[in-house]
Amino acid sequence: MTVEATSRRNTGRELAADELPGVVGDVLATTPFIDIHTHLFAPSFGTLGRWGIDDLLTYHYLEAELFRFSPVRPDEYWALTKPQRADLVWQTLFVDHTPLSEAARGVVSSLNALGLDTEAPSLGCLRQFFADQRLETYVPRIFGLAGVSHVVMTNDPLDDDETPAWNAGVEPDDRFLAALRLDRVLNEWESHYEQLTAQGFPAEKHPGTASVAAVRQFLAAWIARAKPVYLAVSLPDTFSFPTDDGRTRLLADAVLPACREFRLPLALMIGVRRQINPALRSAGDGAGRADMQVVGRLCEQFPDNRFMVSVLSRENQHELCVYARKFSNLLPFGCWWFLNTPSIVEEITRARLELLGTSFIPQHSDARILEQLTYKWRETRRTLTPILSGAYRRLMSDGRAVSRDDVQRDVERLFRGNFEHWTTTLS
Ligand code: RAT
Ligand code: ZN
Repeated sequence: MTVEATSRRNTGRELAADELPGVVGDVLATTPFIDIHTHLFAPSFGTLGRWGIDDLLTYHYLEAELFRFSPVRPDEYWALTKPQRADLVWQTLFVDHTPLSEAARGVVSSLNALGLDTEAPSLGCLRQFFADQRLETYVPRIFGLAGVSHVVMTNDPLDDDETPAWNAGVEPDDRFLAALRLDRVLNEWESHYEQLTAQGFPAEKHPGTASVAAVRQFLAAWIARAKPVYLAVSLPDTFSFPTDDGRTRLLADAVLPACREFRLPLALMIGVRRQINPALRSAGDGAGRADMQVVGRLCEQFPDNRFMVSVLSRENQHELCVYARKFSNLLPFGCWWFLNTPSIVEEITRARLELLGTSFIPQHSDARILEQLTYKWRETRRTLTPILSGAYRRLMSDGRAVSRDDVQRDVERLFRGNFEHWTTTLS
């Protein structure tokens, strides 16, 4: 037996193939994950945080489905109060039809996790349960049910609803990490540059030298204030780089230098076609296939920047993995939005494991409503168990023993360590 083989055996008892699903499931269940992208807010942000049955049912994923089953027109729907909208969604998608879609089943799963009635004829008792909760105890309960230790928020420094909380010196909450979202800066400069000026960073409509300087100062100030773990932007499927547009200038001369200066990764979420049906409001966005050469160019031209990348089109997934094999400053993450269904997560995660080993982050929840953490992470664990077990079974049959310690190390790396390494250790 070689020295290497001896040291490997010492990491724990060899598992038998038929033990794998149980051990993998158990390790996934007992390892607290870091949820690296959500739209949740710490309780200290007050009414920005959303939770409870009315918010669960008016989630935009469900609103899109409502219009497929109900004759209600969008303008009629938006004229209703939030509880009326929730009643309509419940009646249509959960009472009149079987909640088979991922988003609808997610509500069932969330209610079930809390021991609530998943077949209630109306929402009265459910509303009472949520009204009785106190966030001091409820947030830890939900985090515990979801198996997460931390969630990363999406913090837009140009959002008029959010900036007052920061300006008032919102209490930091260790469980809710910040991420600065730059969509308005990088995608909608002309309608937002005046907000930078109003915040004390004189910017111009033309994203030239003065505007670049303003964005640099703006980012430095917000990084000091929010202490983000990364900067982020969502980008259209038509995203290109370099071009002669303002986005290229602001990205290359302001955002990427700020990331280098403050040693923060930039998360690129590529492939969204915003508002293809504006009548549906938040539910009106679509997806499109992007040009992945752009990702390769960014990684190559900015080797001192680190890029976390999620792509919304199923067709882009394989190419993303191939680019990650070429550029170690590229970290694929998550099965984003329309990809977060068991069949597609399974396909993408298998391919990533096969091409990248454990050097990627399999999932984020994208939760907007607190209780969604429970169903989204339950589903991820359920989908991952056979995928990881299958990968270990193949490895075993090819001649390498696997122990519980190996599984633990891999799961920690996938759902915590890769992110910590990119956002903390290297910062
Ligand atoms: O998944 C979602 O909830 C989308 O509406 C988007 O928020 C997307 O995740 C994003 O971050 O842009
Ligand atoms: Zn999101």
